Amino acid sequence: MRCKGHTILVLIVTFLSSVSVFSQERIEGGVFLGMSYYNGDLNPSKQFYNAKPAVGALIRVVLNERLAFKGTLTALEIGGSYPQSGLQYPSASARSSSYSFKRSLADFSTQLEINFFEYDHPFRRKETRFTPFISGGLAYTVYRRYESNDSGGSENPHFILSLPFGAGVKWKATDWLHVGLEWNFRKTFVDDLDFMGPGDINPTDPYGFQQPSDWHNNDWYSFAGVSLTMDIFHRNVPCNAGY
Ligand SMILES: [Ca+2]
Repeated sequence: MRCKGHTILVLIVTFLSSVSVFSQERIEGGVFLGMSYYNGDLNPSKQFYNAKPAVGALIRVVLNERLAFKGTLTALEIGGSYPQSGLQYPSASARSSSYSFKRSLADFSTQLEINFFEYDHPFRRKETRFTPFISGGLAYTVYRRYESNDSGGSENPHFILSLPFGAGVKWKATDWLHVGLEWNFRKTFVDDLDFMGPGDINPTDPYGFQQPSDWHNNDWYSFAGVSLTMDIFHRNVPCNAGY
């Protein structure tokens, strides 16, 4: 029993010390504006092909000069006409040599953002106004999935998990305004983001390989753009912090 009590005490002390290490220094909130696009069987590798608008909101809980938790909510669209010019799909019939789709997505993510340089250091704010960063975590995607049924087919909202990661740069423009440029990727675990219903071309296998591979065949979507965030909460710091 004594050993158990000791273990619990160690756990509590460890938890409290990690809470104090991770207590936030600042909270930022703001908006994102950019372009989104799709990669999948119809467009295996071309970046920003058929790009569409993307808008979002983000909140950043800054833990210290190197780390922040970021929550994002983004509304975006992917779609357009495929294939790229000069490319024919073997699975296409004589009537149709291209495939068009349009898909609206809602994306929620929670990510850890890691700064390459110290950013907005409380005691050296003037010298720490710029940094590149990378981010990664977990995301949810919501879209209306097409499902065939007895009455022909239906579309209902569907939640899927996706893996978010990204990179960018941040610049502290004024005492309270941060400007970011970032490029975000989402690896999903579904292959039907580009599937709007039965048609001449099968978007899950337009080349007729008939060899599904989870890694290569699942759909990705990405978005890149500008973020503007402002400080909405600042933890009090000692008066020698430059205020
Ligand atoms: Ca697909």
